[in-house]
Amino acid sequence: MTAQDIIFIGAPVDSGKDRKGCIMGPDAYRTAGLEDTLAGLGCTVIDNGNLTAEQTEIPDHDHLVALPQTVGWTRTLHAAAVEAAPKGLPIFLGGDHSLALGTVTGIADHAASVGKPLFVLWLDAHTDYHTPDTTSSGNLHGTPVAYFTGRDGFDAFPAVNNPVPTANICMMGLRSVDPEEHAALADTEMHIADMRAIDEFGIRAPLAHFLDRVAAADGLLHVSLDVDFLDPDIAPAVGTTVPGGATLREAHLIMEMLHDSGRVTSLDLVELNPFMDERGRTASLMVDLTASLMGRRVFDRPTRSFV
Ligand SMILES: [Mn+2]
Repeated sequence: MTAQDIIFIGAPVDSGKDRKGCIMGPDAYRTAGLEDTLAGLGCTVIDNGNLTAEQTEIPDHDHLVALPQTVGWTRTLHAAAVEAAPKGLPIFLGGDHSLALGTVTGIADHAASVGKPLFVLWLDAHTDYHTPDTTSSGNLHGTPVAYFTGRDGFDAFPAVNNPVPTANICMMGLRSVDPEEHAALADTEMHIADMRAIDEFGIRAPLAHFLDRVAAADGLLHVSLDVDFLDPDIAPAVGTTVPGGATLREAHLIMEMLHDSGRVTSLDLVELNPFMDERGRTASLMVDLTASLMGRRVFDRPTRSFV
């Protein structure tokens, strides 16, 4: 195992949807022992604490939920990503998925500054490919992929300096895609492994194919892990549960393959809502998956009391 310098950036973003609770996410990861777990694997961990969103002059929007707050978070997290990326492997402790508006665009600017292409692995039940114009709910946590790939409709947000090419994105775990997103995705080169593809071919083949492309391009790889990627039976603490998600073994296999690739340079942990958790089991599972990403083998992990 290669030791890593890891930087925790607490991003208690709760503005991306109506249901509240993700504000408690960063502290739930701390309570579940994320720092000690990674330190035990030989990583050096610096915890930058929780950020607060920049205040903005933007007025409230009739349809979009908490637009000013989410724009503020985007500015704050973009800056935090740009600052942290040269120093180590940032782990953004979310927070709902709207935080990726800032984290991925910040990491993309960092990648451009070091002259490398950025790839993104999106582990999620949803594509989050709505624009502010197509979202019927007005929940901006459903928009980050549209934003960082450079789609139109984000006039209230900072301009995207380095859009991530859709050919550099792999989505795994999809099982709830709205018609507008489906139509828009058809025009892209996005790598998509929905749950049917995973049922037919398994997790390994599509991920190995994508990781080969990252390696061939000598790219940086940002991983965005949404709790709802996982099956609700093992990860109940999320406001957007969809049945039929990834199993424990599938999720660990992904993380172990990512570790073996040596390519991951930044990570989002998003949509954990501790208010909906059962004795911290979802937070603990997310800690375990992060440990697998950093080199722990699943059969080495200690038996846990809640299993
Ligand atoms: Mn998501």
